[in-house]
Amino acid sequence: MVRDPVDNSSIITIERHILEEQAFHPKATGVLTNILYDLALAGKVIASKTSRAGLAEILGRTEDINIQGETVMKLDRFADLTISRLTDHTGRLAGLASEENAEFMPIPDKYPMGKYLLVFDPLDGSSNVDYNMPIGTIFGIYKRTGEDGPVSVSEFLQPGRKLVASGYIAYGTSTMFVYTAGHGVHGFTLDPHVGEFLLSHPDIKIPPAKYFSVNLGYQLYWSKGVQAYTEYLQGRGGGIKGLSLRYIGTLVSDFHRNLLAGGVFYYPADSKDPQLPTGKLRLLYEAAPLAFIAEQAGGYASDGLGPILDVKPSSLHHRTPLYIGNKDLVEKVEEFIRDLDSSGSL
Ligand code: P6P
Repeated sequence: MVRDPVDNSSIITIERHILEEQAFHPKATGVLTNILYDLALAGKVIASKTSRAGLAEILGRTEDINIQGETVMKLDRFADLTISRLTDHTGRLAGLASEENAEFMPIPDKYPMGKYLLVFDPLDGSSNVDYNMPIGTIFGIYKRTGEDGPVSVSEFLQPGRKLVASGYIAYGTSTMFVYTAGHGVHGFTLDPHVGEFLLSHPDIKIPPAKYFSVNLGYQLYWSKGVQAYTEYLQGRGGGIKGLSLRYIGTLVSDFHRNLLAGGVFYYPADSKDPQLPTGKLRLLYEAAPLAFIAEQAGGYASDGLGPILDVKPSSLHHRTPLYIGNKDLVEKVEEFIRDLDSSGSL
C-alpha cells in the first residue's frame, strides 16, 4: 500500500486542535475558539518583533511609566497594542484588562460587544528584552458576569476558578503557545517557515521536580516559614536532595521550564518594599492564568495559605505571593508558613 505522501494526521495546527477541543463544550458557539485564534495570531506578530528586537528600532524604553511604576519598554507597548488591536473589534469581547493600563479597556462604541473578558500581561519579563533573555505573554479569558450593556470593572474581579481558558506564549529559542480550556494543557511550537503553531506537547503533565526557582537575592526579606522552606528545598534539615536552582527572571519562562521538567517557582511576600508587602506578581493576569494551567497539568498554585484559584482579586492590579509547580512542593510551603509564621502571614 502506498502511504499518503503527506500524512497530515500528525500536523495538528492550533486551529485544528482548538476546534477538536470545542467538541468538549457542546454549547460552544466557536467564540472562545476564535479568541484563542486571535491570541495565537498576536503571538506570531509579537514573536516576529521579539526575534528581531536586537535589530529593529524596538529595543529600549519609552518615556511612559505604567500603572506598576515601571518604565514602559517599547516592546511592551508594541505587544499591548498588538493584542488589543487584534481583539477589540471582533465582537467576541466585552472588555480587556492589561498589565500596561491602569483601567480596563471597554470595547469602542463603533465595534460590537461580545460575552468574554480578556485579561493579559502583554510582555512579561520585558526588562529582560535588552539582554536577549526569554520573555512571554500571559492571558486569561472569563465570561462576563453582567448581561448586556457597558462592562463594569467588578466583572473582571473574578477568582481564577472562573477562568474559561488561560495560557501563555513563550518567546525563547522557539515560540510556544500553551493553553488550557479546562481539558488538559496543550503546547504548540511556531514553525516560522509555515507561520503556524503546530501541536508539539499534547496533554502536558508536570513530572517529578528537578528545579526550584526563586530570587535568592531577597532571602533576607522573607518570613521564617519561607526561609525554612528554601533551606528544605536546598536539602538542609532533612530536606529534598538534588534539586537545581534555575531562575531566569521571567515568570513565563521559569514556569514553562518547571511545567515541562518538573519544579516549583515562587515569588514570596517580602519586606524589601513596604509598598509591595504581598510581593511583586499580579493575581489577575499573571498568577491566576498560570495557576489554571498548573492545576490542569496535575500541579498546584498557592499564595502560601491556599489555592490561588480561589482568591478573588480586590482590584485589577491586585498583587499576590505565588508558589506554583509540583503539588507536593507547593503544599509543603503552606505547611512551613502555617507552622512557622505567626499570623500565617503572606
Ligand atoms: P525579580 C518580570 O519583571 C517579573 O514580573 C516576572 O516575570 C518575574 O518572575 C519577576 O518579575 C522577577 O522579579 O524581582 O526577581 O527581578
